[in-house]
Amino acid sequence: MRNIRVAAAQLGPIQLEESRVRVIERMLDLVAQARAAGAGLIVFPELALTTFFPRWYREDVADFDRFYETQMPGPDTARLFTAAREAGMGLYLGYAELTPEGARYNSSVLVAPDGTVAGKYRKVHLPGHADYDETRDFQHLEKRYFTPGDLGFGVWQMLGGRLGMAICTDRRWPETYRVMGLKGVEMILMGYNTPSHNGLRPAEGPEKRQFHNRLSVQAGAYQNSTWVVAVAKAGREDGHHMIGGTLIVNPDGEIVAEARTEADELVVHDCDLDATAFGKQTMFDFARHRRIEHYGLIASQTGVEKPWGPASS
Ligand code: CDT
Repeated sequence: MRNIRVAAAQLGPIQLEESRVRVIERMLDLVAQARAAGAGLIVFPELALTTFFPRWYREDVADFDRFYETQMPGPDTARLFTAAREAGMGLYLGYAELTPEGARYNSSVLVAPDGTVAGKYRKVHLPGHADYDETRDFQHLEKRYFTPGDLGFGVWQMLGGRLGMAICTDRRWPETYRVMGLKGVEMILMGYNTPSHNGLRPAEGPEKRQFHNRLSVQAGAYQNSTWVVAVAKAGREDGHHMIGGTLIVNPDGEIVAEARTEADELVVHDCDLDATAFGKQTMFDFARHRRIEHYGLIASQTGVEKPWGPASS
């Protein structure tokens, strides 16, 4: 048995004017709770340090520079690293990254229990749009404020297992899980900020959004025989509601723990990494069963191209 006691640290809403220092105090409280629960790993949401600022349009993206980190750890986040290290805990943290070259990414880090950065991920799939869209009830400007990640889907050896990272909308794409599955991933960590309404289709409300959240995470876990820990920033930020539903899913695709609130809340579960072996050796033994000669389109074509051509579409 290779057990990791995971603390999925859901955050309630963060308002536009809330200070980073205040948010970090909330997060330190969750680290303390996780420590008291004996957790070996704490997982925070996407863009955990700030409000979900891509819902706000600014002509000049630099107006939001205050929401980006130029160092990790930086002067404020160092306190989180220290608290996790003192607790002997690994850490996943989502944040907005501004590089010395001026590139902007929606990023996460995986921090080892000794406080060193073990891995880094930059969100590959960016949802939404780049320009102000007046047809929407609210904006989702990730394509304005971030560049698609350039690091791929890494898997790192940590805490006696193989851990991978993804961010929010990545969880809806089977390719995300499969690339890490092909690297033998045993636990995927991901944070999310999911608006409870689609700004374009009001019919898609919170229940359907929650259903799709579970469906995507459960399918990814099962089809790659891996644990998945998906952590929300939830509740109403400056009048904009986001779903909660932080969940931990086992390698059979079953939900084993789930948040009950839309506030700061710790969801703790003992995850045995050896439980990933059965699926990896049977139904999803990739080496025996995958037929890559038929998968070429997946990595060579983005949009739909009908095989019979445009004339008779
Ligand atoms: N943060 C994030 O990626 N949110 C998306 C919502 C996109 S709606 C334009 C998600 O997939 O949850």
